[in-house]
Amino acid sequence: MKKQTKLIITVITLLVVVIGITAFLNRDNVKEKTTLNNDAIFIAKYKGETIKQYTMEEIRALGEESFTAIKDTSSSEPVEHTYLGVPLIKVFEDAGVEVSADDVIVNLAADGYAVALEAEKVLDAGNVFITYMIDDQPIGTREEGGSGPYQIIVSKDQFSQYWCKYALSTDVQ
Ligand SMILES: Nc1nc2c(c(=O)[nH]1)N[C@H]1C(S)=C(S)[C@@H](COP(=O)(O)O)O[C@H]1N2
Ligand SMILES: [Mo]
Repeated sequence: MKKQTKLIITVITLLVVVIGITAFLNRDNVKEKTTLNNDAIFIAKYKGETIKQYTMEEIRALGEESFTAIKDTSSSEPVEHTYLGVPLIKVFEDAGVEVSADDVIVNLAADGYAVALEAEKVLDAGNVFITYMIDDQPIGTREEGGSGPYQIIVSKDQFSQYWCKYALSTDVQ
């Protein structure tokens, strides 16, 4: 074999190895981006007082469900999405917080947004959910351009203004 051919083969082999290692290392980064934020905390409150804090694993353990909801905002056409989440009422049941028909449930978000929901909506386990996955992807944090890590969704509402992006807590008042 000519010296030049040997050199070319050596260089190509080295390049293949370097590309392989880079791809292997990057695999972890890609995985990281699509991983749920398991450390995200969600808080159940009663009249402003913290009753119980949850990690995402603990929220999911309350019994997750897949459901569809139509997101319809002032600036976008209605689009149906599939979400994965837990009925919000299950969080209160687990925390031992009673929700009565004349209560108001106030959901607070990381951007200062607050949404007050009538208890009637939250008592309907098929309506209000705390969610963390949209169309098989993590909802993502605000920093990542997402609406989470937690987003409270009122699936039976016609419009989405009572949904709560970046939700931190839910409070029975
Ligand atoms: N935390 C938070 N949640 C929010 C809002 C917001 O500004 N902050 N906007 C509301 C409104 S007006 C709509 S229409 C829906 C969807 O907003 P998006 O289009 O930004 O996803 O989120 C609702 N929840
Ligand atoms: Mo909106």
